[in-house]
Amino acid sequence: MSVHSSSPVRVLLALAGMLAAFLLPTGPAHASAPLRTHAAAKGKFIGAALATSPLANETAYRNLAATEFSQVTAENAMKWDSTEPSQGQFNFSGADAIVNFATQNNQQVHGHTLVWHNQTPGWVQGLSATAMRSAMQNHISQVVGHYASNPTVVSWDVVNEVFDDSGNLRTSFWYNTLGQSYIADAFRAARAADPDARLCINDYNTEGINAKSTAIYNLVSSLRQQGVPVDCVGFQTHLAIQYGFPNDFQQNLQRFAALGVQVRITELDVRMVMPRDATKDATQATYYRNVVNACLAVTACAGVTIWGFTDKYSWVPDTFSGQGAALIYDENYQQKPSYTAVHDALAGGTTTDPTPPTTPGTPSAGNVTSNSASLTWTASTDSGGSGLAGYDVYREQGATDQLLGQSTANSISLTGLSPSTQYQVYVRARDGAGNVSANSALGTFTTTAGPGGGGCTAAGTVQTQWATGYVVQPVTVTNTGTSAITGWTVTFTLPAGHTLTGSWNATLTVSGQTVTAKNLAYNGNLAPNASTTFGYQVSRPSGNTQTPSGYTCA
Ligand code: 9MR
Repeated sequence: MSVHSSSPVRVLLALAGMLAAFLLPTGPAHASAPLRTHAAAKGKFIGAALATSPLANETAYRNLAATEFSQVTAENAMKWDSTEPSQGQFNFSGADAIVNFATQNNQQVHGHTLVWHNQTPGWVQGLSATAMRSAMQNHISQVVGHYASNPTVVSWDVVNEVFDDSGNLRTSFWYNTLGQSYIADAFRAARAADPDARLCINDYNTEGINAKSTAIYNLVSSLRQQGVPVDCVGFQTHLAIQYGFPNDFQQNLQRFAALGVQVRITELDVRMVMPRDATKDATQATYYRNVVNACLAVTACAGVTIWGFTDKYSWVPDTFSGQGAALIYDENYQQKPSYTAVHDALAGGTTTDPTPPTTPGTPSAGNVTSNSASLTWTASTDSGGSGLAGYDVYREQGATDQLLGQSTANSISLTGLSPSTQYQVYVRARDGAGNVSANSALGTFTTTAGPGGGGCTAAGTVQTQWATGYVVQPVTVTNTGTSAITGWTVTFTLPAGHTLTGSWNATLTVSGQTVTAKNLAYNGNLAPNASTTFGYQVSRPSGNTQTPSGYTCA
């Protein structure tokens, strides 16, 4: 039917247009727009893991998945037990359903996951080394190859969870059968199957700067130096409000970014001990907001994927008894405070909170040692509506002040300070909309003199060995002196013909057969009698059973 200029339909349309123009402000992202609109305006993705069954069966699930998110991850459908349940028998039905959904909704897909110790069929785990390596390479080649020409699939978790929480390589069947080399081989196979896909290493409990995240940092750094194609690091970010927020998350993302890799939050959820209540919801919302803000603050952070979106479908209650409500919609698809937090953080300057928090009080120092101090200050308040998100603590240094740490509380413990040094510090408060307060007045303290003497010892234990290599873990470094030390250097000798292939929790350099190991920023400080550990891996001529000797520590 054509619509003539004089028809009542035309008049109605014109009126509707005027009404819409009145109701909808112009500009790139209206405050109430979906998450993906705001994320796109910031150059980031906002993603969700999708489960196959509700995607096929529930309209409400499908609609929110399509409307709110710009990137999707298959929660299970791309894992090995789904895609290659028996050797050489590939099944892409579940994976294709998610990829097709994403294509229809103009979303990107992050492939999860190619090589993992879970959800991998028994037939893989029982293979000999040679057969396992070629099964791994074939799996990667077939799965990545299946989507290589599909522009919807842009990235892959090539290896998942290869470290344990102490920062040692996980003694999975992969590692036990193939040694560390399976990791580099997996990345090379993925690059060969799709030269354009972004290739990631992914893990959990790596949000803060700790032994595990440092082990990944060292591995990624060493793989990239060897030309292994690692493009990106995924931080799963399964958090719990009862364990506290990792305040150094942004700093940690930044140190990885400095390696030249993309970083991304891959599996965000924030669980609580049930039942839910308003206070827990509010705390949870702060965690979500802090994660999104950390990603927004780091240019190399590509985006944030939430591990699901509705509490109706979440892995949490099945795994952590008595815990749940970890996502941004409740079981009835109603938005929770955590949704608003993600939304407002992504919307940034487009929200209605233009008011920065009040200026924090002057930081005052206590418990000052040669390398640490605790600071407290009078808390800020935020009246703009987005709420206080946290504090940044800086050292005044003139042109570029050093960020010493971040905290959600009005106190912080500073470590890694230099002895006999005056510190002038100030604090800034941030709110949920990204507004920053004025700097507090300067607080001043001076660290005490460093240790006058003292000594340290080191000893290494061979943890596992095979014909052509071995892992030394732990090398235990102990402060045997009477005062604290702020750094250590361990040397030892590799037998002739042995070469270092990896290390963690220390920086190792090799000259001839002499290896020098220096502490990292987080494990240099040792009180008298305190110990820390690092580890390394060596390859050796087959059958040569000598091991390193002559550990000295200074
Ligand atoms: O959410 C996934 C759950 O449905 C599966 O049962 C579980 C089995 O291993 O895997 C869950 O997803 C995990 C992800 O693949 C890797 N990081 C941890 C996730 C939660 O366990």
